[in-house]
Amino acid sequence: MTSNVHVVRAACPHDCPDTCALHVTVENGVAIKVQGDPDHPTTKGVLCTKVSRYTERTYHPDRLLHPLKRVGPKGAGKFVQVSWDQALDEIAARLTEIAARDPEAILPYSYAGTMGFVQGETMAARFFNKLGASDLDRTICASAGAAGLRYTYGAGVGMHVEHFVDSKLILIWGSNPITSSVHFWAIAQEAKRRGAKLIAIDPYRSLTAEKCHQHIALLPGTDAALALGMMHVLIAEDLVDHEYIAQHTVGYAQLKERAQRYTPARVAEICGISEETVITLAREYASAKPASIRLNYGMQRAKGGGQATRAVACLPALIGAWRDPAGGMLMSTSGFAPVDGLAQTRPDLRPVPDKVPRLVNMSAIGDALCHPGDASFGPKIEALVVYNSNPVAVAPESSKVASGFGREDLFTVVLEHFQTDTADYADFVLPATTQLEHLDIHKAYGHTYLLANNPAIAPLGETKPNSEIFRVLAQRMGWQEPCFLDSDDQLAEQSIRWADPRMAGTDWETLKRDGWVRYDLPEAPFANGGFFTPSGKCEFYSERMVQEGFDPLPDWVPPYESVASNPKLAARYPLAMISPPARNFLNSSFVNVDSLRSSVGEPTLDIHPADAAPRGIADGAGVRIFNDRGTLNAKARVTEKAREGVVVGLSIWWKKLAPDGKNANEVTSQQLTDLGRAPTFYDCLVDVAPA
Ligand SMILES: Nc1nc2c(c(=O)[nH]1)N[C@H]1C(S)=C(S)[C@@H](COP(=O)(O)OP(=O)(O)OC[C@H]3O[C@@H](n4cnc5c(=O)[nH]c(N)nc54)[C@H](O)[C@@H]3O)O[C@H]1N2
Ligand SMILES: Nc1nc2c(c(=O)[nH]1)N[C@H]1C(S)=C(S)[C@@H](COP(=O)(O)OP(=O)(O)OC[C@H]3O[C@@H](n4cnc5c(=O)[nH]c(N)nc54)[C@H](O)[C@@H]3O)O[C@H]1N2
Ligand code: SF4
Ligand SMILES: [Mo]
Repeated sequence: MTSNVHVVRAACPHDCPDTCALHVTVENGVAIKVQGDPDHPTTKGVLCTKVSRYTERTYHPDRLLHPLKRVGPKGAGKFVQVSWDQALDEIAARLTEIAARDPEAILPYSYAGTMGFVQGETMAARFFNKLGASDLDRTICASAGAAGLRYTYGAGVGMHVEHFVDSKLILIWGSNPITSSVHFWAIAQEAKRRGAKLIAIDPYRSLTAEKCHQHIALLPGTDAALALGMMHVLIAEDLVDHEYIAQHTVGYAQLKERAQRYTPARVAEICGISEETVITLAREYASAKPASIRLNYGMQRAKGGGQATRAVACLPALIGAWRDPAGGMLMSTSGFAPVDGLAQTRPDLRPVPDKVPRLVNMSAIGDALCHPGDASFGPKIEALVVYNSNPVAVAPESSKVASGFGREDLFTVVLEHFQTDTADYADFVLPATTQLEHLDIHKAYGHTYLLANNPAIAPLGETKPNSEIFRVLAQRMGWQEPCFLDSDDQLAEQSIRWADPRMAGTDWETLKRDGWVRYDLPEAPFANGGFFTPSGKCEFYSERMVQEGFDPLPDWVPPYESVASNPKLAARYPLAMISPPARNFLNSSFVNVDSLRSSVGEPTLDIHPADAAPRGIADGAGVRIFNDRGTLNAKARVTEKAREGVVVGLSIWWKKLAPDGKNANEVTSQQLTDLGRAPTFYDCLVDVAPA
């Protein structure tokens, strides 16, 4: 028999800035290889370890292939197989009954398990809009930084990532790209070979910080102070670009006044670094031309995360770095995509069109699920439909999340690939397709391309795409609107305003054929201003922030929990814990892929020798990490990679695959950031003791 081999153009669905273009090799209907597209300018034929193993994930023996109904107690993971008809009928009946009392008692819970629009918020959003359900405030990752950027640049916009190769100085700030964005790291390496200096700004000597020329190990949650200290020096030593400031920024005089408060001596004390470090950093930043900043989300997971992003975002405008394509800053590029949000989500379907639905913050889902309901909160949450997310593992203050999910009177439906910690609490688990089995369209947040994902293989077992699950559920609900019959192809096409000049005449058919397209944008997007703010300038001072009741200037907002800002708490819990991503996991995805989990080993905690010794903790010993919110165990790694006073537990483990059934979110809090209502995962005091 001759084998039938062909290659399908696809896109990596994961929540990762790189959004790689994929080539999937299919032989006789079976996906046998997933590779990077060699022609895609940022993928360059290379994938990370996780996604090179994507077929292992798709064909994993534990894939959910049939609808399941719970038979045991919530959380026990006991289910029986049922037919799609039974599952859909029972789900539709229960949602109809709750909606008849109050549709806002129903809540979707989703995030970026896939970043695709079709399997994300298109058909699903239409479903919940038509129902009149509560809306989810999707804050769990990036909303603090997004708010900071929105007030400063007007949107999530920044440098084209390719141009970092020509930078002379790259500040890798709150980011560990060897783990979380390997394609950016490849570009930074090339810049290094061409003579660039790389500086990591990170409390932890991460894999990336280890490989940079310099590592500035500041205390968590102090980045805004460092940025304002740099401004202080830039202004005092007149290292700023007066012409760029005059033409393309707003509020320099006020910013100057604010920065005066941040003397290098004060900043050194706040950040736990030397005065010399602050001064030298500012001088080098002003003299290296072009200088760039790769800012990422690690530095916005503390109380002041929104303002910290804003403070850092002001730096490139102060020195006119935006004049050069290889100067400026990149935190997110997702605002460049000409997305048609209204066409995707159809808020016009809501039963009361002008009524804004009750908004529930996903980052405080524990408290929300435990709330009895009242006039200010709205109705008690009675039903939850989870897709593209694993909240029982990833949401903060896990004990509250688990007790919320454990409520016997809560009706929970989970669309999943695997029986996750969250799926264990479901009344119905519905088997979803993976990226190889469905169609999608993807924008990215770390580069400036739009990508298509063509399905490579037929759905395994009885799995269905999320879009199809909501489509058939809409039919069970008896809804007649034609938009509930739109195909995945139509959903993809409706997602983009193709006539936008940034699309340069590309259409959906062309994109499907070619796999990807670069937005038509200037190479140095803000060389001549043109920011997306109301003034069209980089707003050091934001009038919108005044109107919304915020401090209009960037400032350092101290953490909720740190030795300096909360000495009373620190007397009991003196160590700051951060829990950034582990290299071979993607949030909690891939933890159940055996080869990847065994490469990570077991949950670990990096602790400095000076913190370990007085506690009697030896390298390799079991430790207990605890605070008032909870406790978990890990294996200590006594190392100077963790700075004194800071402990690091790489994340995010599936709770049930950790020896003690717990993960770092036992100790994290549900407090929210200054801007964007985001979680404060890295604003968390703990103590550690031998287990
Ligand atoms: N392999 C892998 N890749 C991923 C993910 C994953 O789980 N695994 N997750 C994806 C997702 S959802 C996201 S949002 C991105 C995240 O991508 P990044 O935001 O780049 O996250 P990390 O790579 O963890 O880098 C965060 C770094 O910030 C540091 N940090 C912690 N607190 C502070 C602070 O207060 N200030 C400063 N300056 N640094 C701090 C941490 O020590 C860590 O090294 O990565 C994506 N890519
Ligand atoms: N302690 C601590 N907690 C954190 C973080 C941290 O750094 N430290 N990081 C936070 C961040 S940045 C983020 S973004 C969140 C991430 O949290 P989540 O968005 O919940 O991400 P994952 O844990 O990867 O879970 C995604 C789930 O979606 C499923 N999935 C993927 N594709 C599909 C699909 O097509 N259909 C369906 N139905 N399901 C699908 C996957 O199987 C997986 O179980 O976690 C946050 N939590
Ligand atoms: S997870 Fe990131 S680096 Fe890995 S293949 Fe996907 S987009 Fe590329
Ligand atoms: Mo994230």
